Amino acid sequence: MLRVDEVIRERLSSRVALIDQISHYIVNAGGKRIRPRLVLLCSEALGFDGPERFELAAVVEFIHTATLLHDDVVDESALRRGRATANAAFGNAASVLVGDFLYSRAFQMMVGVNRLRVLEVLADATNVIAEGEVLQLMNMHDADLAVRDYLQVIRYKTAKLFEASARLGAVLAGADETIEALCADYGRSLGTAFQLVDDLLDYEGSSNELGKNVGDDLREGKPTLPLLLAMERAPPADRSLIRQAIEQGELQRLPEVLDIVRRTGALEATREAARGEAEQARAAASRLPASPARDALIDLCLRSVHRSS
Ligand code: GRG
Repeated sequence: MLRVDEVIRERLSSRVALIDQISHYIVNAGGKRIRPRLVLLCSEALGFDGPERFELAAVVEFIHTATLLHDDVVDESALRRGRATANAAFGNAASVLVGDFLYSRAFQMMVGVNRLRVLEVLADATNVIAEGEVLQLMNMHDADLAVRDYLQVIRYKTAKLFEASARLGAVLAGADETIEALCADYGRSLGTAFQLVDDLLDYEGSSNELGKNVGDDLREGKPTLPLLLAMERAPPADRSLIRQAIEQGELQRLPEVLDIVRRTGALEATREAARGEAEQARAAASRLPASPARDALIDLCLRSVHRSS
C-alpha cells in the first residue's frame, strides 16, 4: 500500500497548478484505500506480484476519487474525509473538472498496462457507476421506492467498482474464468455490504468519526434502506412523517426521523442485510486458494459490517 501511495503521488502531477492543488487536497485527506487493497490482495492471493498491480491499484483509487469529486457537487455536500469538500473549498466547476482530470489520467494509466481485458473491465465498470448515479437521481424523493430498486442503485454506483477492483487482481494473475468470477462475486457482495453500512452510518454515525455530515441523505430526500425499512415497520403517523421527509428533503425533522428509524429496528435490519452480503463475500473468498492474502480478504468482510467510518 505504501508503493500504491507513491504511484498515486507520482501520477497526480500536472502542469496546471489548480489541478495539482485540488487533486493533492483530496488525495492528501486520506481515505481508507479499500479498492486498491482489493486489487493487491486478489492478485497476491492468486500468485501475481508484478508492478502492474500497483498501477491498477492507483487507477481504481483515481476513479473512486473522481466519482467523489463529482458526487459531492451533485449532492451539494460540504464535508468529506474530515475536511471541507473540494466543491466547498474551490467551487463546483473546479471540482467537476479536476474529477475529469483524475478520471482521464486513470485511463492513461490503464492503457499503459497494455491489456485489453483490463480496459474492458474498467470501461464497463465506470459506465455502470454513471448509470447508478443517474438511476439514483431518478429515485430521489420517491418514498415508494422498492427495496430491489434501491439495491440495484447501490450495486451499480458502489459495488461495481469493488467488483472491478477484485476482478482486476484475477485478470492480472491470468486466472481462469471460474476464479475471476469468484473474485468478482466477492467484490460485488463486499461493495454492497459496504454501501449498506454507509447508508446506515448516515443515520447512526457521528459526523466527527465519519468525516462527513450525518443526515446528508435525508436532506437530499434520498430513499435509502434505513428509511424504507422504517416506513414498512412504523405506525401510520410515523410512516407519513418519513414519507414527507423523503418527499420534501426536510432536515428539521431529522431528530424525529432518527427516533423512528431507531425505534422500528430499521438500523439493525440494515446491518443484518449488510451482514448477509458480507457472508456471501466471505463464502466466495473462502473458495480461493488458502493464503494470508485470502485471509485478509475474508477479514475485510467482517470489518465492512462493523466499521464506523
Ligand atoms: C466519474 C465514472 C464517473 C462517474 C461519476 C458521481 C458519480 C458518477 C458516481 C458517484 C458514485 C459514488 C460516490 C458512490 C458512493 C461510494 C462510496 C461508498 C463512497 C465512500 O467510499 P469510502 O468510504 O471513501 O471508501 P474513502 O474516503 O474512505 O475513500
